[in-house]
Amino acid sequence: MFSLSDHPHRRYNPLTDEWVVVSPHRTKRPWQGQIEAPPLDTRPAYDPQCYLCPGNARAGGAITPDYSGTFVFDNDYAALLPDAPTSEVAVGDPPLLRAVAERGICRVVCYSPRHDLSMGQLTPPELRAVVDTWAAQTAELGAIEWVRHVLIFENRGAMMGASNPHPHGQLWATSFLPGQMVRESQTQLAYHAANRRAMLGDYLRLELARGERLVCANEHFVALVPFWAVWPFETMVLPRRSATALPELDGDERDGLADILKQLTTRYDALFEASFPYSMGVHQAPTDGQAHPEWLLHLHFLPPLLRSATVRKFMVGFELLGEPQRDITPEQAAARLRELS
Ligand code: H2U
Ligand code: ZN
Repeated sequence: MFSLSDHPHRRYNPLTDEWVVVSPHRTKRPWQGQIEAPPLDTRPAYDPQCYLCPGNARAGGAITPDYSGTFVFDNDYAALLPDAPTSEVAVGDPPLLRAVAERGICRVVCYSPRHDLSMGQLTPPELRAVVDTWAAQTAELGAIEWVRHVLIFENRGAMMGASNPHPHGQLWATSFLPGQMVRESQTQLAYHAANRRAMLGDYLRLELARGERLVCANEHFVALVPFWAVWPFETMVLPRRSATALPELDGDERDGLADILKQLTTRYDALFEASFPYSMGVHQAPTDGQAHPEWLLHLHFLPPLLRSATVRKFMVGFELLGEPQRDITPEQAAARLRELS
């Protein structure tokens, strides 16, 4: 008889309208692939070479001030610019060569003046300050007339391409809705139109009732391994109350999010007893001036590690050219993260 924990199958991701192949029977297969050296993590509290440490010069010539708490600045190498011209290119009939000029504001958010800390090592009030900074930036940039969306994200660890170990993330405010946001908006809108409820609110209720994919939770937020997770230890953080974006969270909820961020990243670091790399993103409703009852604020943590600090999962072959695939089930991953503290 078919079982999700024993037999190969595909799972549907209703948020992106994509599928993932799950191969639970393969988890006993021996590993003979690449072994990477464990990342050394002995950093000073202040690094004179670090462009994010207080008082130091950045690559573009600006000086990072002597800040305490969080510090936000415009990216010296911004991928998008606020004052770029607007125009469109369409060549061919029908036009197969299309381009649209777009605008954006790219900023860097330092979580702490301390060079040697990461999210899990910040105190609850320090993490609350990070959440407040994210919310304030979302409100400020989202209010700009041409800004359609604000994406907050963090690349942690050299493996994920982070340029510097100083605790920091980025945010990009864009004149367009990024592709993944278009998809998540369309699926949530369609679900809301059909059911008159937010899809992710319904999803969270299902997961709370079943329990098997929950990682940690508090009064306001829940962290879980989604049923359709692609990365081995991928997680999603969801608010218990409906909120479409960070500025809507009240003080207690912001403390709740800070607490979940600490709990989750601490578990990640404990999993392989290493500084755990990931890409993290805060997904919020578009800032187009419309109400978005279909939208539920959420965070994605996408870590590349598979079975130790030295073995990472690459998206290659069938996964890159066909469809994502995973071996360890989301339920197994959630159980492992849940057991840690
Ligand atoms: P990561 O999140 O991948 O570590 O990138 C940090 C950003 O910091 C990166 O986008 C910017 C880079 O352009 N940066 C500056 O703005 N000023 C600097 O002096 C160096 C790096
Ligand atoms: Zn630093």
